[in-house]
Amino acid sequence: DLRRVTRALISVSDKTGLIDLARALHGAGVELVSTGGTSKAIADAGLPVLDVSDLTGFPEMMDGRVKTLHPKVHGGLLAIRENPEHEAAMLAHGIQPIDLLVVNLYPFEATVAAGKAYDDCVENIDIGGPAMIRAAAKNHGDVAVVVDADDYALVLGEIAANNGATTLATRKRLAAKAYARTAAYDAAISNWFTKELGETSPTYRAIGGKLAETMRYGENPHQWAAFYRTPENRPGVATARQLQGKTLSYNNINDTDAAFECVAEFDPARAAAVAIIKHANPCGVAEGGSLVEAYRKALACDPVSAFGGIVALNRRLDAEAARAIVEIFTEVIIAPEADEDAIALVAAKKNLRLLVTGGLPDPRAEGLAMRTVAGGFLLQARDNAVVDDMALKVVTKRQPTAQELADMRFAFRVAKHVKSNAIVYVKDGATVGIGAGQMSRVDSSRIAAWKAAEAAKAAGLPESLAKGSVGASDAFFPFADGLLAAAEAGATAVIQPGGSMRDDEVIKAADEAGLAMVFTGHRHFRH
Ligand code: 93A
Repeated sequence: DLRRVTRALISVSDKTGLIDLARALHGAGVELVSTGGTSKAIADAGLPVLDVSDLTGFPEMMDGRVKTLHPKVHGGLLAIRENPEHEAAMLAHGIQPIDLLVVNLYPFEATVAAGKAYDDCVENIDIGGPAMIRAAAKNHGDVAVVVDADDYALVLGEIAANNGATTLATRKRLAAKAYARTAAYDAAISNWFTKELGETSPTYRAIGGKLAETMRYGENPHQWAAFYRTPENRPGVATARQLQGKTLSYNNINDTDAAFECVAEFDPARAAAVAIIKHANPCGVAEGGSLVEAYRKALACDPVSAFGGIVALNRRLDAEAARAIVEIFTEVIIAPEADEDAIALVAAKKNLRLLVTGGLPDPRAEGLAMRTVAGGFLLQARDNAVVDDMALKVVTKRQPTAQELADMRFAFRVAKHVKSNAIVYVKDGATVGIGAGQMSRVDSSRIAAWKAAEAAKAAGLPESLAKGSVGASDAFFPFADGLLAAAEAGATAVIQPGGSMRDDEVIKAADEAGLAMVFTGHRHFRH
């Protein structure tokens, strides 16, 4: 699978490294063919080069729009070398093979970025370049294609090491890179057009998304927004059927997703579960023998915040639960399915959206999580770790009771869905205090405790709901103070990843306070 490089076609807008490349190729006995500007630069350096118009017999014309679009070029790139028919065609038409193609495209992206006029941008859409790149990449069995000056050294090194030839492995890698380049180039052109038209950007097509709908606005009214579906097709918000209510806003979709992903952590075969979400954070999560019981327990955690919230259920919505949910103002209900009489009850609230998904998203499923940063984006695997799969380690003198252990698992499950720093207090299968999104872990502990005390007041109970609860922390306690705050709030056991430099201090503090503590070995940061 070695292919000798006899002839190279070089056509580059960015001439960085060009002369060194041309000189090295010439030194290796490679014949050079080039387009106008490139050819002139090579000739000016005193190297022999054949002008592409001498090869085609046509001058470059129409402002350079037509220079390499010719069978002598494309035949030379596409002909399969050991195919007798292709060989005969080459002979008949005087086509000579091109073994190496070096192209970088008209600087369309840079022209747009520089804010150039419309016609200028259009003129910088390269046609012949991508055509050659795609042809050479298709014929990677025989032809090497270079689209990036960073790869000049690689190709020269390979030619030097293989007596003037390239290897198939390298040609394949170069072909993959070539198509990535032409795809990105066309995406940039398409994005520019849609922007010119004043429409929303299809950038997300780059990760396989399909436009589902454009929205009135994004997180705030001055931000445009659109909703895309990916081929991933997990049951959830993106694939849900909306049975009734106003159209979903950007924030609704974001929050509803957080709610449904959270409730999906709770196996519907074991218990009914409900998650109530505000601003993408849970303000109450509970399990119960029925959905209505779970809903009432979840609501009791923070009834003030639950106003205008999103309610997610892990089982088919029934009439009893629907009746309880519509008692207070709710934005969205999402469930795997819904009973007819439940649908009828919800219908009384015209604006309330009801979504059914046909199933629950698998919390263990692999997937991508993406976020933008200035000038780029971050991509990571979604957090598909589940506490049931973790090897829990009791690190205190006191062993947790079975009830504590069950609540600890529950709390850690919820903590995964709370913005960091996350502290979650749980009692009897229900959250009783949630501290989210603080810059200091001890502040999250205090807020969770304060919420638990407030909820008790609202319910007319004498003691904080956190009394006799268990606490979960999404990441390790760096100091004993966060743990002590949990003990003060009334927690009797704590679950956390462990792994702090001061674990010993934290364990000692837990022992002194008579707490049971469990390490998960897994962190659930969520930002
Ligand atoms: O206008 S084009 O789309 N028509 C062509 O036939 C063609 N062939 C090569 N642009 C074309 N090219 C591009 O010219 C190459 O992709 C490269 O970016 C540029 C090199 O031109 P020059 O050698 O004149 O600087």
